[in-house]
Amino acid sequence: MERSLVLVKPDGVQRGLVGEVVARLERRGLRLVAAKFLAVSQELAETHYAIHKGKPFYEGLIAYITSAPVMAMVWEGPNAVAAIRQTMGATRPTEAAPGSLRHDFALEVGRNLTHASDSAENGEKEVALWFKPEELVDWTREVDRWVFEK
Ligand code: D4T
Repeated sequence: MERSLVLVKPDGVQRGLVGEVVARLERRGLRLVAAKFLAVSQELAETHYAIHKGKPFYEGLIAYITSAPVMAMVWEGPNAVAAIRQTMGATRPTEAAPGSLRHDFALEVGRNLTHASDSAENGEKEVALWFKPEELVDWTREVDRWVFEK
């Protein structure tokens, strides 16, 4: 079962879109594994976005993610990474597919509401960065067999 980190970034929290993001992921059939509301430290932001260090948008990205609280979650399911990124839409909201979150609620790449892991491998790494093992809930739902084929 693939896992992805999902962040509702400061703009999504400020705009009252946490419920919208959660509702769309629940509706898709994905299973929530962990959630916490937190102010992101400079250190966590720099580790999370280390791959972007040196890029022109890096400083703004760090300032943005540390500017106000975020809702951090872990979601799982078959092909969770692809499914979640599709539900979020392309990084640049004007390139996001109609019906996706970023299409429906965002305009600018620097205010694109959410983060989701871009591979199963990065999903595992990001989950380990943002959550302690004991914060992850191992559970099943009665409906799982109607959503998951295996
Ligand atoms: P995140 O990581 O926020 O889910 O975004 P993506 O995975 O969809 O996109 P990314 O890693 O390429 O970019 C990370 C983050 O940087 C911001 N950004 C990106 C930006 O402000 N300007 C830019 O030109 C790019 C490419 C938006 C998301």
